[in-house]
This record gives sequence, C-alpha cells and structure tokens, in this order.
Amino acid sequence: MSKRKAEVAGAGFAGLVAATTLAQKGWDVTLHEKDTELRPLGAGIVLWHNSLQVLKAIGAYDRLLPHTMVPPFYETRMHNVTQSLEDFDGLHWRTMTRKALHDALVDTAREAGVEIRVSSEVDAADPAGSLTLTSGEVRHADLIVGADGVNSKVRDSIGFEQERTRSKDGVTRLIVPRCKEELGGGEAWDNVIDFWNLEPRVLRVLYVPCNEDELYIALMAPIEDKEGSAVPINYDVWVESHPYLAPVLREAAKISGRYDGYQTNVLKEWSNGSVALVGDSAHAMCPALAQGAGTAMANAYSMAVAASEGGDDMAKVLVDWQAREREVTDRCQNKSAWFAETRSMANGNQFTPEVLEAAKYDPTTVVHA
Ligand code: FAD
Ligand code: 3HM
Repeated sequence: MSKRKAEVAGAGFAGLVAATTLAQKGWDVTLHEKDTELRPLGAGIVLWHNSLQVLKAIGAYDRLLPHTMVPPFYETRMHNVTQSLEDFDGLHWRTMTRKALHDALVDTAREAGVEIRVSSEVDAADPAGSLTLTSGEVRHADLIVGADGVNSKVRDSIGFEQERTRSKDGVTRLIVPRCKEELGGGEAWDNVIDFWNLEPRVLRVLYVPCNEDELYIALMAPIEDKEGSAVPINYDVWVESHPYLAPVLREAAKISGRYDGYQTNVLKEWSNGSVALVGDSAHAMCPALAQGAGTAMANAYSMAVAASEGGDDMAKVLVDWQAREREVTDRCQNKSAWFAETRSMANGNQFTPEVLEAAKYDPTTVVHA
C-alpha cells in the first residue's frame, strides 16, 4: 500500500511536532519553511508537562534534556519584594532557550524522515487537499497542516472565521549571560523571577535561567510607552526601574532585539476538509501562562495521531479531533488574556490548579480510534 501524504506549512514548534509525529506513523511528509534557515523566533521558553510528554512521545526529550533546567521556584516580586514562591506541587516544568528546543525538534524530524524545505513559502491551501507555494507549485496530499503562525496564509487563504485582538502590552525578548556572580550570587538567582513594577510606570522583567550559562529575559512595557518599548532597550529607563538587575540590563542593551505586542486569535473552527490548523495559526494567545507553544505542540501531536488512527474520512477525523481537544486550549487562552489584561500575575500565587489545567493535560494518553 502506498504511504499517505501530508504537506505541512511552517517549521515552528507546531509544524515540527506535527510533521515528525505523522512521519513516525508512516506518512510521507514534506515540511515547508519560508525562512532561508531553520531557526526559532524569540529567545527562551518555559515548557510544562503537556509539551514535555509530547517531546518524550516523539523521541526529542532525551537530546533536549542536557540543555534545559528546572528552576527551584517560580518567584514573583513587586518592587523587588517577594510576593510568592511557587513550585507547582511537583508538576514537571522546564526552562530552555528556544534554539535548544528548535534544534532538538529539527534533528528528530530529520531522523523520522521528514523532508524539510527552506525558502519554501506557502501561499494558499484548498480544503480538498492541496497547498500552493509562492513559486506556483501545487502540492496535493491527504492532509494539509497550517502551522504557519499567527499570520497564517493557510488559514487566511481559506477564510476561517476568526476574532483577533491586540493587547496593550508587549515584550522585548533576549538571551544574555547569566551574570549570577555580578548579581550577587546565591540560590535565588536560579529561580524564574517575575519582577513587576506597576508604579510609577509599568516595566516588568521576567528573568528565566535556561541553563548554567544562558538567561532569558522578557522586558514587558506598554505599547504606548515609547521609551520602555524601544530596541535596543533604553538602559537608563530600565535600570532606574530595576537597579538590582543592572548587570543583566547592561548585557541586554548591547543586543538589537525586537519588541512584539501580544496577539490573540480565536477561530470558530480549527479545520476545514483536509486542512488542519495547529499552533498560533489556530490559537495564538497572550504569554502570561507560558502555554502558547505548549498547547501548540500538544494539539499538533494529537492532530497527527488522530489523522493516523481515526479512520479514512479526514474531514470528520479533524472535526472530532477539534471537539476533543479545544476546550482546554480555549480556557487557557481566555485565562491568559485575562491575566494579560489585568496584569494580575503581579500579585503572585496565580498558578492555581485551575490555571494549570492546560499545563497538566497529557495529550499522549488520549485514545483516537
Ligand atoms: P511560529 O513559532 O510562529 O512558527 C511558524 C513558522 O511558520 C515559522 O517558522 C515561520 O517562519 C513559518 N511560516 C510563516 N508563514 C509561512 C508561510 N507562508 N509558508 C511557510 N512557512 C511559513 N509559549 C510557551 O509554551 N511557553 C512560553 O514560555 C512562551 N513564552 C512566550 C513569550 C512571548 C513574549 C510570546 C509572544 C509568546 C510566548 N509563547 C510561549 C508562545 C509561543 O511562542 C508560540 O505560541 C509558539 O511559538 C507558536 O508556535 P507555532 O509553531 O504555532 O508558530
Ligand atoms: C514565560 C513567559 N511568561 C510570561 C510572559 C508574559 O506574560 O509576557 C512571557 C513569557 O515568556
């Protein structure tokens, strides 16, 4: 019997997981990336049980593990005073650079036999089962996956009904040296530390150690604050607000960087015919709960398993997949939007069991038959 064929648009975390899972389940998979190189957007990332289970299921976890860490606590400070120290009751979470995660996923995809094409931009998709590239080439397949991010052409060429919202805040994300000794040394500098200042102006630094050497920092400022959102960062403005972070901010000011506003995207449906949308193309969310990529990888994995094991009627398989999976993601998206709008993560102790619902979800235990 000939292999079933899948065409995947976008080699981000969602596209790589979908392509790899499909290839491991016997599909002939081509993955199209518009960039000239395989590389991630952003700087560092926090992953939780849901996506860590996916990484284990596809065989990417062991190669990634040496490049990650589990900080002792997720600490929240207001004006440098500790509000809470959370450890999520032993729930598995890890920090890492996006590059380490992306490299591990690319290696796993190649090992699974995925054909990855760079400089291959997708222009449009057809629910009947085809993908059109900007080169004019038309590719037919049993399954088309739109994993081409928040500005998805796969989605917009088909005309999925959607609501898009832009938030009032955004961040500059950077990787800098840990600077642990310059910061004063001590175990607290191994924590994730969410440094909030809401007065006299809103300037927040999320401090995320990724390994012994690398630190991810996300500097959040309102879009309307031209100085706070400037790149490279305005050292004087940031150090006045967070003087105890001077060594890290000095390193950050050396990097050009990029400031991104938060975006949310809610779709009525995640599929149409043989086309499935996964990741930010389907459900971009505010980063407050650090679940955009987690839910992207969980849903990409469950979609690929459903397509492989759910029967021959692809349109129905994808509708059933969405019905099973989207409630957890929808709730996570809503909560993330609420936390971003109210900036209430600043109070600490926000990771209640309800808030951690998506983080705890294990997509690898669901039966798709
Ligand atoms: P993307 O990462 O956007 O990947 C899409 C890929 O498709 C890219 O490689 C792009 O080049 C390619 N592409 C685009 N258009 C085309 C086209 N037409 N043809 C071919 N290729 C195309 N999530 C977490 O889980 N934990 C976190 O800690 C976390 N922190 C975050 C912090 C911030 C500030 C932000 C903004 C987001 C954060 N997220 C986090 C969310 C996470 O970054 C995204 O949800 C995730 O990267 C989405 O992955 P994706 O593969 O769907 O899309
Ligand atoms: C990990 C993480 N968590 C929260 C935010 C945020 O609220 O901007 C960003 C992150 O990278």
